[in-house]
Amino acid sequence: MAPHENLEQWVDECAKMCRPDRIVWIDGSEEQKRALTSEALATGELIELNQEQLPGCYLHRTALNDVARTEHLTFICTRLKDDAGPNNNWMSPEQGYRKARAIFDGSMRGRVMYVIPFSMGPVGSPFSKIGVELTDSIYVVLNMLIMTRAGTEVLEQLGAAGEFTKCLHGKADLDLNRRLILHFPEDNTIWSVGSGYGGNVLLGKKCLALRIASYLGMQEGWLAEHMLVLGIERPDGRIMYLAAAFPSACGKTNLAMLRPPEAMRAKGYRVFTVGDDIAWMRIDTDRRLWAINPESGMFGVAPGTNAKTNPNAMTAISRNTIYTNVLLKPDGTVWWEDDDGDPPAKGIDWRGEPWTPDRKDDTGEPIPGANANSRYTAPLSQVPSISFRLEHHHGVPIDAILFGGRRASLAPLVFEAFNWPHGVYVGATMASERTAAQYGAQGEVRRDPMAMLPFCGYNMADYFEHWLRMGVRMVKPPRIFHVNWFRKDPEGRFLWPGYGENLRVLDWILARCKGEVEAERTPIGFVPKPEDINTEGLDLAPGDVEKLLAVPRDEWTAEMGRISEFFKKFGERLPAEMWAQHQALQRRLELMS
Ligand code: GTP
Ligand code: SPV
Ligand code: MN
Repeated sequence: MAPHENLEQWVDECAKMCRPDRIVWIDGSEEQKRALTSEALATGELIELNQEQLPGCYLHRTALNDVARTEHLTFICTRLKDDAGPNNNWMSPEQGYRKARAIFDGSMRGRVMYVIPFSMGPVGSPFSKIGVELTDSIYVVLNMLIMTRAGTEVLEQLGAAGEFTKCLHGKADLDLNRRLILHFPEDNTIWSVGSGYGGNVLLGKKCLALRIASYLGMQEGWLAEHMLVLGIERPDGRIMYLAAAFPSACGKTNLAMLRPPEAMRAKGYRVFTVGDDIAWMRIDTDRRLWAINPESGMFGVAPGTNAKTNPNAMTAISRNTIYTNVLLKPDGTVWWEDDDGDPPAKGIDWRGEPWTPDRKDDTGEPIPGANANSRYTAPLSQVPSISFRLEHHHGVPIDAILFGGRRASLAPLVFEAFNWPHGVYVGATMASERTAAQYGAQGEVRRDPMAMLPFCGYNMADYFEHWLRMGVRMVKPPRIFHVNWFRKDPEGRFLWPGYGENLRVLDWILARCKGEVEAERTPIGFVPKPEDINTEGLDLAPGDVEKLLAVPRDEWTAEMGRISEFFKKFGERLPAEMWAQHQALQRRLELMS
């Protein structure tokens, strides 16, 4: 194989700066993976779990201050500040490189620098992109081996001169004050230093497959989205595919591998999981939208995962899985809040401290055994519902796009946009309550357009424009819907059972796509007639469906002010169509009786 001179030169330069003792190229072999695992076990970076009950499974604990993405330390470094937009933290490339270099300098002394060539998307697909991550963390290497296609075959695909994203990661001293996650879209480069956590350091994921890829997608005419993709086979045998954007910890993984309710399964409904976090979507020669999942694994939220909510995930994570920040039980298995069965009588919590279920903090609140953002990393190939098209080079055709968030009020269970531009407005005006997946005040509602606020690598005004243009290029653009599984009653209880039962809502969506069902026209879009949502066998109180589908005019009118405040941040750059949609909605609300 002819050497890739640019790649070798770049590895050299990074090594000169970071000063590792050795450089090791990751080849993707089982032998190398085993050796690295042994080494991580020896240093305590990994803890071996009960190999009889959880074969190939390990536990990792992060530093206490390093348990979620740190959005306030994440920057887009473009020459012009306005190209990063009000949606991003910005630094000039010069300043970014300088500040990070000061932290990287000599930070790998006494450590090994691993070189991970990886492909986002099937190796060799024209849809895929190649990256190379340099890292001083074995945990990162082992995670990347699950999350991406990594190793020598990727180098072969890259050849002597192929394009790749330069991804440099170093743990440095894991100090929150010396942590930076920097993106240089104009150089196709990512520098991440001072963290050892998930989305901060598995650079193929949020950094490449969303921030850098969204920028490339804007230039090349495709979409990189924070979306799950799933196929639903209806009783007629036809499989339809949906892509859905929900913010972090708002249900993508769960929806992507939902188990149909018993009665629907008996009728012949089946679900095929394509992806649980990221979708790359292109318009193919048939002028329809096709999606691939660029990842090959899932980095899923552990708490709340159990045999009832997500049996497919439970099967997938019973072997070859890396657990991060969950509770360790005395028998060498793991547990988290709302896992199956009763809480264990004792264990070691995610901090590495002895734990019992009755432990309370200073305010009298129970101390959780697992971190609220504890995660599992598992190969998608182990998901029982995995799609047979996962490795297909151009993926699956998308019939519908869903946007959704966590809203205790306001947003109904489901509504359909009138058309593509209105759908873009619906996506652009999404909002959701903040979760543990990001550092910051939990529960606070923030605007999160298309669930991409933390992940759009350029000015979101241009992103909306890009979405609008994509619509015009398709013969039959996917229909766009908004869903909300999280509406609550005044007592604070979820009105909708969620999880597998969400298929009842998806079924209405598919029926709309096929023109099989009428709907109520409301100011915000088409809302189901209560009788068209199949609630057979659900334990709902009389009137609950009506509450779930209500469009409260006063709340929506109040929301309009918050939306226009958000839009104003983008100034002149916001597409006029967004304001036109906004005014049209305003008028429809005024006319509402
Ligand atoms: P990221 O990996 O951070 O992008 O999260 P995600 O969007 O994949 O979210 P995930 O499916 O892991 O769900 C996050 C949390 O929401 C878990 O605690 C779930 O138990 C809970 N959840 C998921 N789906 C539903 C639902 O339909 N209803 C309710 N009430 N909770 C849900
Ligand atoms: C998210 O926060 O949306 C995740 C987890 O999927 S992380 O990879 O840490 O970003
Ligand atoms: Mn995510």
